[in-house]
Amino acid sequence: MQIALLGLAGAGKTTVFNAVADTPVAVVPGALQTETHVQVVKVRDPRMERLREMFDPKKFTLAGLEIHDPPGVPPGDEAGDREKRTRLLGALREADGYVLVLRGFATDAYAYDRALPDPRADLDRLMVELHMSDLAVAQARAEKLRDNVKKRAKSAEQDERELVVLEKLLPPLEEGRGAHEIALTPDEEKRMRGFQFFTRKPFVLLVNGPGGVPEGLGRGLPVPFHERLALDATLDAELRAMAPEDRPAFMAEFGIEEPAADKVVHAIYRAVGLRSFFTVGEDEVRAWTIRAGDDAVTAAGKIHTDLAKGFVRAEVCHYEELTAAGGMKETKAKGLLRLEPKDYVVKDGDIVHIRSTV
Ligand SMILES: Nc1nc2c(ncn2[C@@H]2O[C@H](COP(=O)(O)OP(=O)(O)OP(=O)(O)O)[C@@H](O)[C@H]2O)c(=O)[nH]1
Ligand SMILES: [Mg+2]
Repeated sequence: MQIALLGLAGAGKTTVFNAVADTPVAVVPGALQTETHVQVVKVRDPRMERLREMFDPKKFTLAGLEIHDPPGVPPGDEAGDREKRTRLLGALREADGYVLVLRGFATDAYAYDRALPDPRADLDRLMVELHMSDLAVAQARAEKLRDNVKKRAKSAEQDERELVVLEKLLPPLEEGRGAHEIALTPDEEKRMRGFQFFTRKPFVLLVNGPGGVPEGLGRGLPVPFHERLALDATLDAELRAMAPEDRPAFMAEFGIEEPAADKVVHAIYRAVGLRSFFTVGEDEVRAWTIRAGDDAVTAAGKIHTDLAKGFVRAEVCHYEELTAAGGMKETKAKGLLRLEPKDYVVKDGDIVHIRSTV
């Protein structure tokens, strides 16, 4: 699962990245970042701690989210910036979801920008870029397809089918709205997947600074923000520098409900519709990430492609059942271990063992 941070230069993306990453990278004020940082962030889950106690496994592996921290979207209108923007957005399209970071703190470290924060203006700017980028992709492809159909190219039949779907998405895009407004069938969805439209992807809105999320920010835009949150990086850095036993008092004083890392990871989970399932045993207790609605064979494929190929049945019980029963043996004895077929929809918190011919 790939999640990319996205924001204007100097918005505080790397600061947010450091809040969730295990190994912080250097933040150089005023120096524009040129390369992309990538780290797999562990998804902490109290249920996993309980499973660790229960199985005392040789190996213990939390689920991971791959977070990308790219350079900022260059703000200028000159050709150099425009070209960089196109390249950057092109590379970022592949991500499964985004955290859009807005500057909510004052700084004069960036010469091209105002010192005071204006998250609304920055958000509008980014929306224009993402929307224009989708529109350009859709229009260019539609033009090519129309041409192919007219010329009766070899691929004309396929192209026509693709064009029908694309033409459903074009009107909202042409009117300055998002491609997400149009509901597609699973088959149509598949045809559109290759375009990786930003305005059909899940987004988290994050305001980085002390002021919180301004009222109404992120509503009625081409990108639907499923989650909106504020993060005060300065407070969070202080919290992390503290001895663990001093943290609860500090968190209570400043009304921090959960550490920034968990807050961001959980918001991503909710926005993208992610779920965790677990595999357990004495050798390894491990958490895996799937999407809401994924079936047992998809879950098997996360563990190993062979398990998906040779899939016979999934042995499933729920975390709550396992912990209530007190162990795997007890769960089995109570008849709570079910045998599920390929199309069983895996639930968050399912304990899964795949039976496979391979
Ligand atoms: N006061 C204050 N400063 C912050 C906060 N977050 C980040 N900064 C500072 O803002 C500057 C830019 O932060 P970065 O995290 O590097 O921003 P960025 O978006 O990664 O920048 P680029 O990658 O170059 O686009 C640094 O000097 C940070 O220390 C914050 O919440 N409050
Ligand atoms: Mg950065």
